[in-house]
Amino acid sequence: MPNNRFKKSHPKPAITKIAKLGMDKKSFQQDFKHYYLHRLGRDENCRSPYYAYTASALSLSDRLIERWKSTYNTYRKNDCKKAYYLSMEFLIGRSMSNAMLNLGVEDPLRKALYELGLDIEELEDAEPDAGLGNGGLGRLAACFIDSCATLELPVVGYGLRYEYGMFKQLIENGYQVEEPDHWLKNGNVWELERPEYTQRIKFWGHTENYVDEQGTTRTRWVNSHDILAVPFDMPVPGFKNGTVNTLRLWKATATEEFDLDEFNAGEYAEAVAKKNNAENITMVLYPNDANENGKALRLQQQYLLASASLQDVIANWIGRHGTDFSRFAEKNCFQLNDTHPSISVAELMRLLIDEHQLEWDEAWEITTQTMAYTNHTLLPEALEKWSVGLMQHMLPRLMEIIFEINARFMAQVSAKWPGDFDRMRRMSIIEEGHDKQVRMAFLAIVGSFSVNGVAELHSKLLKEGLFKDFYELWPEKFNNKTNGVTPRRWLAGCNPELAALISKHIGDKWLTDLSQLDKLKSYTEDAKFRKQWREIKQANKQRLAEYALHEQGVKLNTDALFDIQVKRIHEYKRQLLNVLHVIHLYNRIKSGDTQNWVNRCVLIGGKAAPGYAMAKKTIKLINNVADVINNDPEVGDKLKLVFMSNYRVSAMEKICPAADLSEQISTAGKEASGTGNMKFMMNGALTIGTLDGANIEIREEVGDENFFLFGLTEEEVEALRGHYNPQTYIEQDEDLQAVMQLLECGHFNQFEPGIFDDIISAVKSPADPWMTIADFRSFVDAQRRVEQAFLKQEDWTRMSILNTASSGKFSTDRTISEYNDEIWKLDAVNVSS
Ligand code: 26Q
Repeated sequence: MPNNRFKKSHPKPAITKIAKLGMDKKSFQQDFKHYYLHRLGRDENCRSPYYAYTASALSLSDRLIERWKSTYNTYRKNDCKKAYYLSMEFLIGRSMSNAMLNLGVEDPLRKALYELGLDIEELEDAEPDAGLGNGGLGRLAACFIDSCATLELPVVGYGLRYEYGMFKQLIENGYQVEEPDHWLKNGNVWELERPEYTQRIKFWGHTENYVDEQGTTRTRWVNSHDILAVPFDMPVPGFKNGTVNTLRLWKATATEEFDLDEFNAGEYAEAVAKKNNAENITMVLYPNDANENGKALRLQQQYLLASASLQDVIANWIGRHGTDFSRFAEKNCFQLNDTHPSISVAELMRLLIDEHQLEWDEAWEITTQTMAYTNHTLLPEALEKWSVGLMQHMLPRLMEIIFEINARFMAQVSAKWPGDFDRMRRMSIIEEGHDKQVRMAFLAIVGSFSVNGVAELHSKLLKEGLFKDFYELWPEKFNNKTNGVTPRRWLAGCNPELAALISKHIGDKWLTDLSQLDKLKSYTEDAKFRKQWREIKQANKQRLAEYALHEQGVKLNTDALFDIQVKRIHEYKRQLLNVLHVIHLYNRIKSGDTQNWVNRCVLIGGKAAPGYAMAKKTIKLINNVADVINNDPEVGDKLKLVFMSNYRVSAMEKICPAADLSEQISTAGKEASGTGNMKFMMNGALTIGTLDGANIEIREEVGDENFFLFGLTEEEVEALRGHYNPQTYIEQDEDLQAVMQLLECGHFNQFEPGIFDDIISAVKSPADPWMTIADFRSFVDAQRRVEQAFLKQEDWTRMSILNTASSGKFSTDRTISEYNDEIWKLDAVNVSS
């Protein structure tokens, strides 16, 4: 294992500054040929777009690395405060087109390839998605690091380099089938292995006390089985500013001496097997976007991320400042992406106390001044808990530290509310009971100086509900940071024609100041502009139709309303409500109720967690309903339903520019924020939605008249709980009766009797937490308003323009500026090239 970090004896290569690589067409052509011929060993006879993609990517990567070095050296010189975004997920998607855009070399590279007879779009499609995340939380992390680099903030992303990303979704007989996603099988052009920064991670073993040279009693963690964490760095370019930040992803490997012990004993095969065991830790992303409780491997992943990242930061600190930690908190801040890395609170304490001999109080001061926690869910069942037994066994020293943190915290609670034992029980980091549990969210809150939600409503509900006790104790910790999306990928990159039209009229400052889009509002009354706007949407719909034909084999009529819901499949997101509406439309067609009919293509896409039976059954229902509708000649172009399989980042880049209507229909109070809603809005889709998550803020920005609102409010949902009776809604609504009747008679599962019984009884149950039936009428009425609006194409276009024009707030540049102003407090550092 090369470990040259502290080796000062080796000579440095005598490399003097050389001119940066050219950014022109000719330089790209030269480099492309070099890589294609000499590195990849291909020639004019090779037809695979994959190698052409790789050669282009290597050429781009060279340019990124130059700027990466300058950025690194500039930060070093400045000794600036840094923030670290700790996340188990970074849903990057593809990197090539983003690198081109941010380096500002789209034109020369496109031309260079064109002259070689290559179509850049085909090469882009050859790049595999880096699917290192489940959904919103992982994609948010990717948008965040893009914005940090664009805002010139010294922020490092820390994550895991999963060998297998999010599974590939196939549909067989209407059912989801998961296939492993070995995204690294052909290598990853964008990563740089840095074995010199390898960290050692302890597991298992036990603790013991000893007396150190100063006579102080200390604790050490012994007999541990250690694993190595090797960093692979990915460049994160800012938008045309010379900054390239770092995303550092850890890969688990076996320690060498670990292998050798066995080897010397003649157990070669066992030694190699152990290596495999170690590498299992970062083998696969957990494909659940809610808590899958108790899996030891998941806890190992979390601890590896926390420990490796913190040790990395501390090694850097010691390299510059020695072992004086008094200014550590002034210069470092850790943002925890949900509770997944929250073991960091205890791990930082361990490192400071056991490894660097700080006193408890000093260490606690540092920890609670550097940690900040973001919550992404209100669903109580999604809150992470780990069994005390498992933690004691796997991370014995951490469990001791958590007990100590909790004991001191309980003393604080008891001092503020003497005798309030119920409150102590509620607030304890340790949940008492038969199988004691560590409540990770509480550990995160106690150990952090900032706790935030991801949309106004969500942050309010955290304070009033889930974290009420903590809000009463520490109101100053709580704040809101409404999510966003990066406008580089989600407007400029995925919708180049619209971006060009916008820039032609209001200039291109919007790329780094999205509030500029406001200037588009004056163009709503410009008929020529509206026509161009409409033509671009039409072309995007055409492209999506081709994609749908190619991927799903369904022909879409591009004059129809494109009504789209893409996101993870979850009961609270209510894909079922969407299906009930589609069945209602089908009933209208079959009963001849088609006056003022608006043709509609309903597209639904998303993955279900492999263990989530109800979500998987929902996919089957969508596919079965689609089968009946799409093959009924009486329905024809009036209605299509398509399940878009294998929804992922690169699919959304084709989908969101083509949407007319964005479905954001979660039960009010359940979707923390949503970010797909923002991507659709930015690309000129109108939203049909509930008062949930960021929908509320979207509606505020665009105005009530440009948003199709429906459904119960969060308060109404809570007030109804306990006496909700779906049957009364069904009895009072003929349309709903007809829909339920069709479902219940097995019309969509004629040869598969009973398969939807569980879905039917779930929505008809008074205990249905998602209250799908309660919102049916209001949803259908809102969809009627959508149709009436879509019939007036000029007005619809006005509303579409207004949606894009009002989306300025939903840039992650704004979100990150708020994180920085209120939490991180970093100075921007310009990397002059
Ligand atoms: C936890 C433990 C074990 C296994 C898996 C998990 C796990 C993994 C991923 C739990 C949750 C997630 C992801 C949650 C998520 O994506 N939440 C979404 O975050 C978005 C960004 O803030 C919000 O916009 C969405 O509203 C929220 O649902």
